[in-house]
Amino acid sequence: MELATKSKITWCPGCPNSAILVAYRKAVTELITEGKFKLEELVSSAGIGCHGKITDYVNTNTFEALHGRVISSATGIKLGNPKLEVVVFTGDGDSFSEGFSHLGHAAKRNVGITVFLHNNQTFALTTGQATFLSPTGFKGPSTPGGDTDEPISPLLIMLALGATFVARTYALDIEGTKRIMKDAMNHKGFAFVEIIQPCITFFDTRDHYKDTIEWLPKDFPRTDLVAAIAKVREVSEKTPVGIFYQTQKPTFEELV
Ligand SMILES: Cc1ncc(C[n+]2csc(CCOP(=O)(O)OP(=O)(O)O)c2C)c(N)n1
Ligand code: SF4
Repeated sequence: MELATKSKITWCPGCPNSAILVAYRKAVTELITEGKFKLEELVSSAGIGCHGKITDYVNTNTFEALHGRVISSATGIKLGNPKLEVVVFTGDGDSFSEGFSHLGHAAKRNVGITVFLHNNQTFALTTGQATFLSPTGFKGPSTPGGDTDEPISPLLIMLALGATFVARTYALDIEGTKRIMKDAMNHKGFAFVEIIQPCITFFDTRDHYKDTIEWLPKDFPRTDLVAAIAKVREVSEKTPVGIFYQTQKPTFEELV
């Protein structure tokens, strides 16, 4: 199956977004082979930012929304035709700074879409300003003296809002990311995956993550909300990745 397109890839050479693209193409190829959906039933949508270019590089149905509006567009696509497999690629600027209300509603309502957050902790396309998810002390054009905000985990927010699938992976672990992407797309209901995606031009965190990423143990109790919240709040030198939480609830499209 040819999921590549003829578009020239314009990400910075070595940008981990390319690894996310490879993982996604593999996940889609395997899911189609396994009969989960047909290629024509898949919609890959994105917001505006470096992450959003991914829609140019996958030969599926695509939709690129206004900045901060991809979740509401994807919700509309799913409501219009619930048989479609709707995937969202978004940035921390796109969905945590600009479009937070839409993201919150989709999680709370259990809209049956899969959201992949390219978390590079910065507005990369506009040259590295601080977002809602930037760490304390983050320096960029909008915070030259260092961001004074306390950091917050996007996973904690998603768990609090009632998301029914909450996971994290690391972009440069392509096999691991592919596996999590497949689990998320196989989930019925709102699936949220934080993909840690270093921006090698404006906020290069590769050195930090190469030694700290740690997969959750196989026996992690992923149906236990309290355990998931405790894990994402844990203060540790390690960065846990894997599926933190999964449950079943009626979806928004079923209820509507
Ligand atoms: C409504 C609106 N506000 C602001 C912008 C300018 N803008 C374009 S891309 C971008 C940053 C995107 O950052 P993020 O979503 O984190 O994606 P990344 O580039 O990091 O992948 C901004 C602020 C815009 N295009 N539209
Ligand atoms: S600016 Fe950062 S996120 Fe954007 S393409 Fe370059 S390395 Fe990737």
